[in-house]
This record gives sequence, C-alpha cells and structure tokens, in this order.
Amino acid sequence: MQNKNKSVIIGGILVLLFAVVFIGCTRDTQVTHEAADRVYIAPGNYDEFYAFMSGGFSGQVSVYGLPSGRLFKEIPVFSVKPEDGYGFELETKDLLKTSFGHLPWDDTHHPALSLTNGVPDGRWLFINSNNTPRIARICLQTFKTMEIIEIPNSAGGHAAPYPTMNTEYLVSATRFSVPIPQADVPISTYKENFAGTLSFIRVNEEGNMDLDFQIVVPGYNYDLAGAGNGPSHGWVFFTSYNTEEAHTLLEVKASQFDKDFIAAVNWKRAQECIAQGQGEMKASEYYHNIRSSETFMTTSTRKTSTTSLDPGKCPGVMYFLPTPKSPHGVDVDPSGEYIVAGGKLATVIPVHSFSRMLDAIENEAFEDHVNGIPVLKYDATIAGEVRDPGLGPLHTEFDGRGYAYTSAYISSEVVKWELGTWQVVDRIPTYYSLGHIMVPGGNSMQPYGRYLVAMNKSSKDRYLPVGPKLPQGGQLIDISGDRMRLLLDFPLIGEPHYAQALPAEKLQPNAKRLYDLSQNRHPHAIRDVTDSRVVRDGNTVHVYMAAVRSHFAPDNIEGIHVGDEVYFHVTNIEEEWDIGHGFAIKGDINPNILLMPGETKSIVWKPQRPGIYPFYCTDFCSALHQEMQGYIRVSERGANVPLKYGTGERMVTAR
Ligand code: K7E
Ligand code: CUA
Repeated sequence: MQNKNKSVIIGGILVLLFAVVFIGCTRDTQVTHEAADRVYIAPGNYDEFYAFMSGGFSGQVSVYGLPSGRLFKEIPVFSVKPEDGYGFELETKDLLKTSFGHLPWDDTHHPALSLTNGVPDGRWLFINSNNTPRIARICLQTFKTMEIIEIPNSAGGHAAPYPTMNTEYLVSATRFSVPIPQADVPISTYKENFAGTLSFIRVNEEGNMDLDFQIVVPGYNYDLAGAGNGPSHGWVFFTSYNTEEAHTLLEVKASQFDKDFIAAVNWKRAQECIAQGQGEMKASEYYHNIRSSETFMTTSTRKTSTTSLDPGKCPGVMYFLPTPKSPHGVDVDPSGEYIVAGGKLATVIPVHSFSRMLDAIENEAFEDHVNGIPVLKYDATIAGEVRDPGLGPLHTEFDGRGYAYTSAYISSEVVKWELGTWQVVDRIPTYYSLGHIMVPGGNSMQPYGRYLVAMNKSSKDRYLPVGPKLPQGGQLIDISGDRMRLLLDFPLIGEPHYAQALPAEKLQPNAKRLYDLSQNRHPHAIRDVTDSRVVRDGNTVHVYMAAVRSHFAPDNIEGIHVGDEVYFHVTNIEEEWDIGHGFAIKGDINPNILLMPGETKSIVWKPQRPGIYPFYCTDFCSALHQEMQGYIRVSERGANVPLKYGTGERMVTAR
C-alpha cells in the first residue's frame, strides 16, 4: 500500500516534471521562432524602418534598420571622423567652427525628424550637441551633415532640438544656468547672477536655421522639451529641475522640493511681443555654418547679436506648471491634449491637460509668481496621475491607439498605460537601466506603432564581453498586440539617448546615389583627367587630381619642396553608384578622404622631409584597386628640382 502510494506520487511528480519541462521548452522555442520570424530580414530584402540613433558621447548619429537591428551607417555630426575625412577635409572642417574655435567633439542626445502637420516628412534630421550647445541639420537624401548653428548664452544644450508642428521652430534650453551674459562672478552668487535661456531657432523652407529669439528665465536646470500638436500648436513645454537653485551637490540639494516646474511657453505670443518692440538686442557671439550641396564647401558666419525677451514684460508668454519631482522628459500625446512628464524621483507619472491649463490661465488659478511668471495651481492643470509607474520614470512615447509607454530607469522596465484612465495595463523588463524608448513616429501626431526600441544604458551579461566597456543595449519590443513582447537584442554605438524612425518608403526612393559631375560647383573640381594639373603659387601647391578606376591623374609629381603646403583637390569622376575612391599620403597628419562619384574633396599636406612619398586609394574600388597609387618626390627647401607632373610616361612641367 505504502509502496503503491509512493510510486503513484513519484509517477505523478515525474509526469508533472515532464509536463513543466516539455511545455516550458515548447513555449520558449515557439516564442524564439516567432520572434526570429518577426526580425529576420531574408537576404535581398529590406527593413521596414530606418532608425536614427543618437551616438551620445561619440557625437555622431547611427542609422539602423528595423526590425533587424542591423547597423547601416554612422553619420558624422559633431565629432570628426577619420573614416571619411569629416572635420579634417576643407569642405567640412568649418562645420565644426564655434566661438571657441574648431571643436573636434561633442555629445549628441536627441535626434528629431522635421515635421509637416505634426508628421515626420523625411526631409531632415536635426540633432543637438549638449556640451557646447549647437544644433545640426542632416540631409536625408545624402545622409550628410549640412548645417550647424551654435546657441549662444547657453550651457548644456540638452532640451533640444524638438521641432514645432511644421518645423517653424526648433528649441534649445540651457541645462546649466550660467551668468547671462557670461561674467566672472563667485559661484556662490548663483541665485543673484545665474539664469537660463530658452532659444527659438527658426527653420526656413530650405531647412536653414536662424536664431530668432531667446527668453531669459530663472536660473533652474532646463532638462527636456516637447512641442504642442493640434490644439496645443503654438506652445512648447520644458521640464526644469533644481528650482532650488543649488550650485553644488545637486544630487541632494536639487531634490528638496516636492515639485519642480514645467515651463509652458506660448511662442506665438513671444513673436507678438517682439513685433511690438519688447525684444532687446544683446551682444552675443556665435557661429552659423552651412554646407552647400553644389560647391560642397562650408560657409561659416560669425554672428554678433541676439534678440532677448524678458517673460515678465510679455504677459501670457510663459507659465510654470508645478510637476513632481525633478521631472526629466516631457512628451505631448498625438492629440495635443496631454502633457506627460517623467518625474524621475516621483511616485507617479503626472499628466497635465492642455485645455485645463488654458482654463486655469483664464481663471488666473495662480499660486505664485516667479520673476513675473505666473505659477499655476497643480490641481488646476493636472489631468491624471499614473500610479505604480515603475521606479524612475523618464520618457514617454505613444502608439496612436490610446496607449502611452514610459521608460523606468531604476526598475528597468517599459510601463504601458492608457491615456484617459491612467491605468497601467502592461509592463515588460528591459536589460538594463533603461533610458529613452522610441516608437517610430511615437512623439509625433502619427505614431506608426508596431515596434518600440528600448535604449538601455547597460548590456551587462547580454553579449560576449569585450573588456570593461560594453556596448549599450538596444532591445526591440513588439507593441502590436495587447501584451508587449521582447523580439531582439542589438548592440548600439556610443550612448543613444534618443532615436527617431521612419518607414523605409519615406526615405528609400529619395536616397541620393551619386553627385552629378556636370553640376559639381566645387571651386577646385575638375571634370576629366585632361583637366588634371599641378599649380604652384609661392609655397602653396595645388594639385587638381582626378580619381577614376583604377588610377589617379596625375600619379607622379616632382618638385615639391619641404616647407610647401600641398593641397590635393581630388575629384571622383566616376558616374556609377557606390564607386568610391579614397586618397591618403604617407606621413599626413590628416586622415584619408573618401570621395563618392561626382564629389570633390580637398586635404592639405605639409611634407616634413625629403624623399619619395607614396599615395594610394583606400577604398577597394576594382580588381586593380591595389594598383591605384602614385608617388610624390619631395626635395630640400630651395633645391633646384622643377615642378613636374604626369600620368603615364610623359611628365609635364608646371606653369
Ligand atoms: Cu534621458 Cu539626454 Cu534625453 Cu539620455 S536624456 S536617457
Ligand atoms: Cu580607387 Cu581603390
């Protein structure tokens, strides 16, 4: 009896064990296969979305395909890039010019697609630099940086570039308040002497930026921004923390108050006040650099003044919305009614209502004023609070179906909740320490839904280790159903704080294949090998060189002297897609330059010692790529060697 019982029990346990193992396995394999199917792009097929990820402290933007997570390209923006010569070659060097000189590095945070009627239009991608505040514009036909504007009277250009509904403006706010204008003062005089600015950068039809005006605001840290949509078009919302105005140990001292502020700014009202003469011209120095798509050259302009607006003198331009607690992100939902803050130390996600805010302004439901700026009552503007939102809520995206997704840094999870009921409906862990999340179109009026990319600060134990520094972790999550599902892990470059994505069909047909050689207006371009030549002008030598499979013209040069400055102006005269040539010469302090068909680039070389210097093509362009090379003879300064050049047997004496 006992034995029988025992065997029944053992048998039962075995069955149970088997069932658990078997069902468990089956479920796991199913999920894996299904997930694999969702992200697998068969050879020869294309991804559904282009994703643009900020490179953070790499200063660049990386381009990925979704859902595969494949890396296509790294676009150089705020950091030089020896891979193609960006920031070294004469054409792009001045893009990095600032009031502090040529800066080879910065820290990118927030890519932003240009918008038309609140929907990404595929024309440009803008991105901020956080260290020395600037905004860059990338052309989405060439995927190249074409313009950079410096933001004066600012420190820490973090709340940027957030476009308004039709890209009328991009904004940029000071993360670090500083004396405005800059001044040599004791740091302990923070409260008296420090202030912030909210900058409004106008964008014209060609995409060109221009600093229109700056609003001078109390000395808080302005963290992030979100522009109004639909009914809230005309407004921009900025989070602030450190309303305590601490200048040391902010981790303690800037976490004292229960609530900080969202600054709500009516930019149409600001325009009115400035038109009525309320703006004040102030001396400021900053650079505006634009690269021409015809000459490939950058024109750098030094600007000397800004229009500054005191919000206390322009009633209706700005209000403070108390918001718990040290909020980080501020995101406006696709309807334009809800303004969601990420209260990183708060126990709830506070959601303000735009229409209630307008009522509160109308009824003057003010609890205070700061520097003449009304502070609205929390209860008068709040639409709801999302309870149990995870620990450390930061950023929110929307799916266009009535749901919002918030990243929680401390609890490493995405929390899905419903707009209107404020109920959490789902949550999914991420690995690990989640920062921003991105739903394609998820910060616009037309989210594409389907996917959510989590950008994790750490990928500890997710990949084969590669030394102390690990890649940050991208995770693709399926949000098409009721429950979120993890589909894919993919490693990221730098620190992709934020990202943007667009359906492939919005960009793919417009992607430029080559530059039309007949339209090349570069001042040193040549159209044919027969135009190639070498010209001396004192100690400066200009080499007009053609690159074509599989030689350079000229490929032999003699009569260069130590002390000369040699400019190589190389034109790739190919007219076929994706046939690039590179150019590099021994001992150059500059890296190689990479030339695509129809493109001209220039690099300067200062030979240091006599001898023979080879140069060669760095991009494997044909079966005879390895033959694509040449020699330069360098003689002592003052040596009696005439300047000659040639391609083939005949050497021509330079005129
Ligand atoms: Cu949260 Cu710079 Cu947008 Cu990083 S910021 S995560
Ligand atoms: Cu040209 Cu390799």
